[in-house]
Amino acid sequence: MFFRSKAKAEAADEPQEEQGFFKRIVSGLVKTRKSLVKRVRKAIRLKAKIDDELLEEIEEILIQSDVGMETTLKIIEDLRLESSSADAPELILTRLKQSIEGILLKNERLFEVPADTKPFVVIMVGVNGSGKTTTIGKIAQKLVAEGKKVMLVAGDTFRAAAIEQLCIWGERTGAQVVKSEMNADAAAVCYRALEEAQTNGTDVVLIDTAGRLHTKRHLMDELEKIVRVIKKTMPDAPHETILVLDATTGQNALNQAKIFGEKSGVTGMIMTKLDGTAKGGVLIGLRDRFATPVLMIGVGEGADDLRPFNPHEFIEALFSEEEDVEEA
Ligand SMILES: Nc1nc2c(ncn2[C@@H]2O[C@H](COP(=O)(O)OP(=O)(O)O)[C@@H](O)[C@H]2O)c(=O)[nH]1
Ligand SMILES: [Mg+2]
Repeated sequence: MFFRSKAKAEAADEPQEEQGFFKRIVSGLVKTRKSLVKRVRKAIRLKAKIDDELLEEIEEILIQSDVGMETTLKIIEDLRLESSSADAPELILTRLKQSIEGILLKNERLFEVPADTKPFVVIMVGVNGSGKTTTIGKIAQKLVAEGKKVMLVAGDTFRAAAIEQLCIWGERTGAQVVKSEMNADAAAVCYRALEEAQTNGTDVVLIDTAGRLHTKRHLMDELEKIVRVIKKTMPDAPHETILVLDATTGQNALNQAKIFGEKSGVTGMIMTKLDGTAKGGVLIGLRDRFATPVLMIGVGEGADDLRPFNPHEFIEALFSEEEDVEEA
């Protein structure tokens, strides 16, 4: 089923496809694993016992992996409370894993399109370059493959390239694209799109939006206007407002989550580009500090590299002992 995944990709009788996806996450997290878990392993190897020095080293590693100060201190406190100097240093790794898992396992929810809501309206928000348009394309590809009728709405009317990019995804996936001229009113495009979607049997509407800096009031006003206009045609829409965050921006992603979350009624988050960065620890900080669920993660450029966020899978991949091939 779309965007459902197994709790753990471990059993030998697991379908091959699932194992393949797990491997993708393992390889997608190579840089973060190296900056976080491998360094902790190394620190432990040099120690005879668990002491303040080891905890301080782990603290530094977590901060450098972009987990964030607040969450790091919480984890270190966890480790301190549970450990005594009589414990073997290896135990700290198991406890670190448990502590992080405790943070990740909350408010879990998958992205699902309910059969009784038609059209199901999804709006993507986030700063420029975070991966909104690409993520829409990847989602569209999967939904179309499932036999759903999908409409893409070019609500980013500020850049011709953005409209063009969405059209390419439309051609690639067979999804309908509703667009207008550059600089046209984004809310008007959305209104027109929704009216059509309600009459032409569309199952899912994916709305792309502009992402100029979130500090600019104008962007938030525009998003609010889009939502207002959507509600005029479909009072219960949008059904999902998804904030797309780029993992490579590290702590900045936390700021964006705060600002967008406050202003635009975000119901779920997607973290992209986990493959390109050693800053994947930011996902741990994000789960710790915000109640909004992470619905999916992006671990590469391909459509299959957008995966449902499964905390167990994530943690197993992060702590995997897979010999990593050195990446450039
Ligand atoms: N490596 C990697 N690149 C990604 C991922 N998601 C998006 N990108 C790339 O990030 C860039 C910006 O994406 P785009 O969708 O245009 O961002 P937008 O401005 O928010 O719409 C593009 O080059 C995408 O291919 C991901 O999960 N991994
Ligand atoms: Mg875009």
